Formats: sequence, structure tokens, C-alpha cells
Amino acid sequence: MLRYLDAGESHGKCLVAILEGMPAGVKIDEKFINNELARRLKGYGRSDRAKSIEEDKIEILSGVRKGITLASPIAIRIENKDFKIDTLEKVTKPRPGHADLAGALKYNQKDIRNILERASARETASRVAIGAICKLFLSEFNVRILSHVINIGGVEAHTGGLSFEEIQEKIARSSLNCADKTAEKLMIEEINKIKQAKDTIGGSFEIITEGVTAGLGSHVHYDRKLDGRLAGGLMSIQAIKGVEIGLGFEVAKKSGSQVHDQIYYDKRGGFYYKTNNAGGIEGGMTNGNPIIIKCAMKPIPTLMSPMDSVDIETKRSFKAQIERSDVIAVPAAGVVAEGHVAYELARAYLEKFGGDSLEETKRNFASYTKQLKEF
Ligand code: EPS
Repeated sequence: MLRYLDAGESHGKCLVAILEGMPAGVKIDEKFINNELARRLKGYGRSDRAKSIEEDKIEILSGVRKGITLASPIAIRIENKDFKIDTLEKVTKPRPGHADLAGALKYNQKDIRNILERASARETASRVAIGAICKLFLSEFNVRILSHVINIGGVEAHTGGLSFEEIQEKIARSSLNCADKTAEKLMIEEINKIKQAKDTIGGSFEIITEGVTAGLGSHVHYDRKLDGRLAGGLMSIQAIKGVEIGLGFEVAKKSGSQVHDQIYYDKRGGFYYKTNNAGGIEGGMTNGNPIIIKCAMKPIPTLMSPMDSVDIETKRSFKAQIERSDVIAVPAAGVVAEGHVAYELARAYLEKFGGDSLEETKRNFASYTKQLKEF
């Protein structure tokens, strides 16, 4: 079974992670992984710190030899250029919307830094690196994943009817990872306005997969349902407050005939659908359609404008005043979410097709593909 553990604080020495269960024989392209890490730091509205990091670089410590996986645990390290955790001042003022107060109470910590250092979204660099390794594995099965921003502060992007490739091409030229140029302009105006008002803003993004086979996940038990696994993992990303699969919350407003994807059959192509309201998952299993997931991100809670809070030491009210922050990190959160989807899909492929070497996994996959064709 594919699994991973990660560790590291925001201003600690480094981030580390161990990915276990990857079969032998997968090509590991470090340039690709570093490019994924670079994508996570980008996006209009990031803070000076995110910009000053400039680049994150993966260091592979084990599990890979001459650029090929060995099936042994893959240990990775990402250095923190601003390692200074031991010299940073004590924090006693909890920020509304952060893990600060709940974490301090739970872990009995009088210095909130002991909480915020791990709660920070800096940790998501590890998730992106692990996700990138999983993307390399999935590319062997022609699976592709993208994310694009579909809403910022109420400005909606209109991308209906665009193909995977068209979206990919458009977001490559966007500073907000948005496929609608007109909406992007309005979004940037909105971000500038919010920045001037010393506030922050949230938004949502969509994840689309291409090439995922039918029959991943399972209907037989709650913890094998792929939609449940995907949603759980995506909700665990910092500041994500909602996850929708396919039509999502819209299903509650429509009738059955407006929601359910009708089934057709073609002698050459087999079973197919003309719509994808289910977002590629029915009964906890992939149905061969692209997986479509939307995630909503709340505004970054580190505001530059004051909000009410209480000092945990003096118990006095104060107005939270913070000097710097991201105004928005929705494009970055999309990259992190892609990584998580890649991890869950790689797990699902390995559960279904097994294999200690990539050749074995591919053989099993080919035999299943034949079964689907002959069904
Ligand atoms: C973050 C707050 C900011 C971001 C950081 C995540 O850091 P600081 O509070 O030190 O200015 O820059 O993001 C990253 C460093 C990163 O690599 O994404 C937070 O509170 O989550």
C-alpha cells in the first residue's frame, strides 16, 4: 500500500517526507518535481516571504538510484532557506481564523509559535513533492491532472466547453492560473482593491483529471470509496473549507433527470456518457469520465487590518496587527490539491493493479484494460 509521512516546521531546518510503496522501475525526473515546487510558490498576491523563497529544491535521500525507483522507501528533503525557528520571538497573540488558539489550548503551549510553525502552509511543499512523484508514476498510465482558478472573491471564470488541453494552454499564460482572460483581469483588480484595504480574499479552483481508468476505488466499504478519500485529503489542505465532486452542491437544487448521467453504448468504444455531472465518480468508483473536483479556500487569516483577539498571557483584548501576509494563495492551493489527487490516484492504481515493479503493475493494468474492452 502506498503511504507517506512528512515532518517539518515553517522556519525549521527543512521539510522531510517518506513515501513508501512505490514499485521499482519508475523514472524520477527531479526537474519535473522542482518545477511543480516552483508552481506552488507562484500566483499573483503571494507574500514577500513566498517570493523570497524563490525556489524550493527536492533532495532525494533514498529509494532512487540513477533516477529510477528501487521500491524501497523514498525519503526526500526540502531545505528551508529561512531557518530561524530557535531565534524567533514568543507569540502570545492568537490570530483569528488560524490554528493558534485551538492548538495552544490543546497542546498546553504558552508560545503560539509552537503551534503555528507546523500549522503553516509551508508544509504543503512536501505534499507537492510527494504528489509530483505520484504524477510521474501516473504518467506511465497516461493520467494527467490540472488545476485552474474558477473564482476569486466572487469573480467567476467561464471555462465551460474548453478541453483539458485548451485549459492547460490558457493557464500557462496566466499569473492566476485562470483560463478566462477577462475574468483574470477582474480578479487582479479585486486582489489589488483587497490589498489596499489591508484585507485578504479567498476563492475556488477546479481539478480535472484526464485518462483515469474506470473501476478505481470501491462501493463495498466506506474507507474504500474514492470520493470519500479524495474529499478527506483535500479538506486537510490548509484553508480549504469545501470540496465538491461533479455538480456538487448543485445536485440539491435539481431533479434526478437533470443530474444523472445517462448511459450509452457504442460497438467500437464501449459504454459512454454524454454528460459528466457525477464528476467521474459513481458509487465511490471511477466511471472512466474525467474526475472533476472543486475546492473552496477561505481568505488567508493573517490580515494586515486589525481584528479582535485576546492575548493568552495578559488575557487582554487587542487588535491583531500583522505586518505581512499573502493576500491570496488560491493558485498555490490548486497546485497542492493536484498533488493530493495524484497521491490518492496512485494509491488507487496500486491497490487495483498491485505489482512490485512498474512492469508488473503495467502488465496487470493491460490485462484489466482488455477485460474492460471485452466486457
Ligand atoms: C504562511 C504564512 C507566510 C507564507 C507561508 C505560509 O509565511 P510567514 O508567516 O512566515 O510570512 O509565506 O508560505 C510559505 C512559506 C510557503 O512556502 O508556501 C502560513 O501561515 O501558512
